[in-house]
Amino acid sequence: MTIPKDFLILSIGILMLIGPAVAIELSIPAPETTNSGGTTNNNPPESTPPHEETLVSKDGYTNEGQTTELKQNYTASKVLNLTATLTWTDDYGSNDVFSLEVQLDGKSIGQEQSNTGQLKVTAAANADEDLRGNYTVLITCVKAPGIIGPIPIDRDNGNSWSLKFSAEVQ
Ligand SMILES: [Ca+2]
Ligand SMILES: [Ca+2]
Repeated sequence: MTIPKDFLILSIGILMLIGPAVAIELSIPAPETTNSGGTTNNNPPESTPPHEETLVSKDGYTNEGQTTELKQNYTASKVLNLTATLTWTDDYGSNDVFSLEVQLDGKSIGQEQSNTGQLKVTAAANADEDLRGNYTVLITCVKAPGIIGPIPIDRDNGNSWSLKFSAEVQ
């Protein structure tokens, strides 16, 4: 039996095309598996490694005494934890006080308040929990003090901010 020459050339050509792809595939390191407390890792081998998804990235302004509500949902895959970070630089007088709250399906899962210019709210799922669902992020400008002194000058009506809300999903 003779193999046609054209077939041989075609086969070599295909191998040359596939070769580099196979090499790249082989060079990808195996995903890290984390075991807590020496227990067996029960994750099925086909599960995707955890990765971060940005749910909301937004700049805004909230008036003193007001709350800005941001809604977002995520249902594509399992949510392991959530992180909301609010940052602001006060525009006038004493530092403004902000409050940041994250709700899942209408229930609060974390709230923090500060005048430092940064707030972080995190929530982590327990072993059998899944934090996917409908989220509401509440940004409240609790107090926007102006210049405090013998004669207070209050020309501060609120403040601008930046919010990043992300999820670690699997
Ligand atoms: Ca202020
Ligand atoms: Ca302000």
